[in-house]
Amino acid sequence: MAETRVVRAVCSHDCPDSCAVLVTVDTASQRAIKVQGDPTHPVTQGFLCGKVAKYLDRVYSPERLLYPMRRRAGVPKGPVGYGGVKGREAEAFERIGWDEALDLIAARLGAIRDQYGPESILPYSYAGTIGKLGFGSMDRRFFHRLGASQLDRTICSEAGGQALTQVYGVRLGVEPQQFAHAGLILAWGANIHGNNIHLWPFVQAARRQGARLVVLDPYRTRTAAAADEHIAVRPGTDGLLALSMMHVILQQGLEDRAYLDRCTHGFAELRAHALLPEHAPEAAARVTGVAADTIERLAVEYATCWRRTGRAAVIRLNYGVQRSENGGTAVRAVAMLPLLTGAWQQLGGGLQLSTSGAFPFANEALQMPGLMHSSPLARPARVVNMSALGHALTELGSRAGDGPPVKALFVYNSNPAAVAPNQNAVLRGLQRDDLFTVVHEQFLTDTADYADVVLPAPTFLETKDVQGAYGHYFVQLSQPAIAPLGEAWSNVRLFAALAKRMGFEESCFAEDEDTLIDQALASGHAWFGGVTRQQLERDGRMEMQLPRAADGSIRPFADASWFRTPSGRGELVPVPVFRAPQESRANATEFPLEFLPRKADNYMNSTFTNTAVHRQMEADTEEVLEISAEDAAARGIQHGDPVEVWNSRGRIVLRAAVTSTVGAGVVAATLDRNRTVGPATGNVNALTSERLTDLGAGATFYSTLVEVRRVVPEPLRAANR
Ligand SMILES: Nc1nc2c(c(=O)[nH]1)N[C@H]1C(S)=C(S)[C@@H](COP(=O)(O)OP(=O)(O)OC[C@H]3O[C@@H](n4cnc5c(=O)[nH]c(N)nc54)[C@H](O)[C@@H]3O)O[C@H]1N2
Ligand SMILES: Nc1nc2c(c(=O)[nH]1)N[C@H]1C(S)=C(S)[C@@H](COP(=O)(O)OP(=O)(O)OC[C@H]3O[C@@H](n4cnc5c(=O)[nH]c(N)nc54)[C@H](O)[C@@H]3O)O[C@H]1N2
Ligand SMILES: [Mo]
Repeated sequence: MAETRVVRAVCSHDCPDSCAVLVTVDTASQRAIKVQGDPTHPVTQGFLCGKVAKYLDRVYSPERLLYPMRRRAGVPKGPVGYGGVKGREAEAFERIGWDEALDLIAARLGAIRDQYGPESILPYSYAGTIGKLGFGSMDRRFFHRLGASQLDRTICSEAGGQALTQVYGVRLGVEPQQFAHAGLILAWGANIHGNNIHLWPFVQAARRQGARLVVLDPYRTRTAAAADEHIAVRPGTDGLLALSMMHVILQQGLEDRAYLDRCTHGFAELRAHALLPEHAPEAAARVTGVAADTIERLAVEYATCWRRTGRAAVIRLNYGVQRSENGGTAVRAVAMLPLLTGAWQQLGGGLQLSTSGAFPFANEALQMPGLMHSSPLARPARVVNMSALGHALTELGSRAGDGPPVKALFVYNSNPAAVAPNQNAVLRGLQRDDLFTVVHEQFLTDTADYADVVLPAPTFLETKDVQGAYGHYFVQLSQPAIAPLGEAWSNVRLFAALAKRMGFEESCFAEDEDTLIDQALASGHAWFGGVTRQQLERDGRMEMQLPRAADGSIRPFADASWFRTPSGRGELVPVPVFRAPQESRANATEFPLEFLPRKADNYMNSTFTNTAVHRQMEADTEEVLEISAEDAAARGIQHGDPVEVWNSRGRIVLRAAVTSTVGAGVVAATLDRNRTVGPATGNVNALTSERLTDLGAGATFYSTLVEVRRVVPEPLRAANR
């Protein structure tokens, strides 16, 4: 028998579950030979999602980027694909050493800083890893000291996050384990089975005890198909649906007055607002597409669950609702429901959007924003919104007060060429010859197609980090199971080395991973209970030390002590005012169909779109447009026909699947890597806009109008960029 050892790592992908992963390493070859979920972790429960179960296919993929490379002289920026198949990207580049790469980058960034000012340099990163160090530590120090533009990281959760914070003052929610005790579970814009699979066993446990699972989603997800009821609310109308539920609850006197008195602020105003006639079920039905009697029944079932069954009602709200123009207000409205009914008081009752507020890491110490005062700016740098990257790369700097145009883009932990909205603007920007682009990556992504220099990054099997979670309450330490492949350098190592090359002499740039982990944990916050890196190295994880009820559960917002709002209460004001998105059927003219450019169940945004084993799992969704029979018939479209999906921002060509996953007026397709060649290039983000959400200035992927027509599948038209 070969000798092996087992290393405790943490899945660092951008997912609420933050799984504890056991990696088996063959001692002789030092190769990882197996990954499995840690059976002792109360939420991971010994299993991994379909994506990460196949993780070794990603780690050891022959396509891993293993060495620094630079663009060959004379090779234009853009994809080097053929027949729509990727795989020849490497031909655009030539291998160089790390020394040469760092010299080249330091020289170019230095020259650009000197000529245009440091704010002409834009870092672009998101959550390729949500490990604390990998997500934001040495990188931030580096860009702060440089005086680079700051990036407002809004693309995912800012609208919902700010909404939750407005109502509760802190991002906490029901523990996943307590969902097992619920009597009614509303999955609201939450594809639990696809995006958050480790909540599912608790949902199923509750259902075995008689709980009902109701899914509110315009798309019939895997979760909706497995639920007791699917309510296909129209995109962007959740705020009205929640207000209408409040209307019913208040009209029937089903609210919990004692809890409202103790724990909330602004009830009288909310009550008057919710009782307005436009929030009555009949009126709401016309806009939301949910029948009036369904709204009424759902509201009553929700508000009386505890009284009827002795089990609580819980809402799993996910970020689907807030990727919409008025998504912030919608999340505020939904988040007020458990305040009205007092469901937080009961085991398993309340709401979960995020638990990230439970991890008060010492971010200032890690990221050192004060270093901006040591930059040539000697002040905080301007802030650029990542959800408007197309604008930043093509128009910023053209108006007075903008500051300089972006002349250098440093991409890591993200693949903006595929995931950012208004893709054609983004790609036009990336295509610029006068833009110096560095991409630090595990693979030659769609963004790497436009890079001047690419640098190899490790996977979470190859790095050490500490990590919180946004779907549970465990802080975990991830140990490196194997050495970085090839010449991959972690984000910490890269930015420490680059700082040195740029002549930054502060001692903070010499700190190593262990020091950074110590700093991250040393916030002094009671919830960390004084936990040290050494303890986490020994135990792997610790449950955050939040106050607990007598039965050991965390019961956020069960009483007034939990709220962190200015009033110290749950904020019901300003009252949530529903407005239909500009890009929705209510305001449609030229483009009548509401488009859902959704996440794939077996990819992670654009991650995993390059490995054969993962593509196989998504074969059914590849280049498919889901359309209702009604909308297909109206356009003479048959199942399997090639169709063009377009609006004022772009066009893509897909194959029609006539299906009941979407209702009339809604079409859907999944986020995938970009097509490189064919009748139309790009992906679903060719159609999405840079319009921002009402709160948090986030992206509005799910407020997108399009039109669809059948195309004759003959001559390959030239790419339309
Ligand atoms: N398999 C898989 N898992 C993932 C990801 C992935 O790409 N794939 N991505 C990860 C990331 S980055 C995140 S942020 C998390 C969170 O991910 P979620 O917030 O769950 O993300 P979405 O899938 O965007 O949205 C959830 C559901 O909202 C629905 N929806 C869209 N518009 C509306 C609307 O107006 N109203 C309602 N009620 N529903 C609407 C969508 O159809 C979708 O089924 O998931 C993570 N987990
Ligand atoms: N149409 C549409 N667009 C969307 C969404 C949608 O639902 N629909 N979802 C949006 C959401 S919620 C999000 S969060 C964004 C996500 O957008 P991104 O953050 O860009 O997510 P990914 O596509 O997963 O790309 C992450 C990249 O980071 C790399 N990476 C991983 N670990 C490391 C590391 O340690 N170092 C470095 N340097 N790189 C690393 C991976 O190889 C991967 O290519 O996409 C958004 N875009
Ligand atoms: Mo996200």
